[in-house]
Amino acid sequence: MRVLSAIQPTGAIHIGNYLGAIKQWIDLQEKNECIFFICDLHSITIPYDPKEFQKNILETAITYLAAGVNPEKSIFFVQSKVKEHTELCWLLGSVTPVGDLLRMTQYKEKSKQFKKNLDAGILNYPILMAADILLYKANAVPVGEDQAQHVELTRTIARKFNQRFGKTFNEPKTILPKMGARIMSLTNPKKKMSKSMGPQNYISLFDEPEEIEKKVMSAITDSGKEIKYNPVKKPGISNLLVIYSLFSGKPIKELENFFNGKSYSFFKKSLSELLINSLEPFRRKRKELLLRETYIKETLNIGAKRAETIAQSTMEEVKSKMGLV
Ligand code: AQP
Repeated sequence: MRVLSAIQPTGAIHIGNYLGAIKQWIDLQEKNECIFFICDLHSITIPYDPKEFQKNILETAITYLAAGVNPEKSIFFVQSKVKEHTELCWLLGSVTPVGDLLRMTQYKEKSKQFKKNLDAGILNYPILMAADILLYKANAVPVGEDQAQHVELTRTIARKFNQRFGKTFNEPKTILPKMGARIMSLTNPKKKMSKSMGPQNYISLFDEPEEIEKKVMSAITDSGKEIKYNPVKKPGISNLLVIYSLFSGKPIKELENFFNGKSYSFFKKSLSELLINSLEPFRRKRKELLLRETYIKETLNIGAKRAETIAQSTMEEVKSKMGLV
């Protein structure tokens, strides 16, 4: 199976990104051909600081490596270094219904969030994502729930292309984790944990112990005292239980029994200790990698060359089918 996934260099990678996406990548790379990249071209669709951009890309690369992406097993690179992504994006635009783009939940949310500078990039975001996936003819895309709709649209685009120009692309499947596909914000458990909602709403993989404790202890919880999983009535506690379960490997039922009759603050203290310990190896590896900038840049260059070979072959086929050569 060829597996493909990516993350934007828009800020600190949080435990939502980790549990929803990266954790699956690490398992998948053992038995599959994996392609992981930093989608810098997607992240310029919302306001960003060009002066900080390369630093953010390097930080994201460090996150991938610290979390366990193995560049000897997986192809690992920066999206803009392989120009075929944008080239295919333009070509796929001619088989993408505008109505489908306007229906995307992410577009609707981001167009509200950035209504003062709403550019076509936010609307076209899913076409570039379809190009990312189809360029490598990936079979499976491990993502969090928020991106599943975009993979669905990729299948539509692949189908429409095949109908019009002849069988070229397969339809990739979405791989969602059984639990953790949608980790919620610490400050508003009805919204997903998100980089762009600011550092108080998430725990970064690299947060220091004091920050983790402060954020967990002040996470929004619900009325009542019971530590019970009920996402509708108790979204705050339920979200914390999911995080606890995924980092400890203990089923939610076992946690409910263990914390039965204990206070929210006892539970939160225990969760912050668990997170401090679980995230310690990431903090340590990051510190080591910060001293190896040249190695990281070389690794990304090698990855881009490997990706380019596949991308160029697909583009030749696509252009030929479309009558462009
Ligand atoms: N809260 C989440 N729970 C589970 N999975 C999540 N993902 C994102 N948030 C959660 C998954 O992480 C991967 C990388 O995401 P991205 O960098 O492409 O950006 P995103 O989905 O837009 O994530 P953010 O944190 O919300 O970033 P901003 O605020 O910059 O838009 C994807 O597989 C995603 O599903």
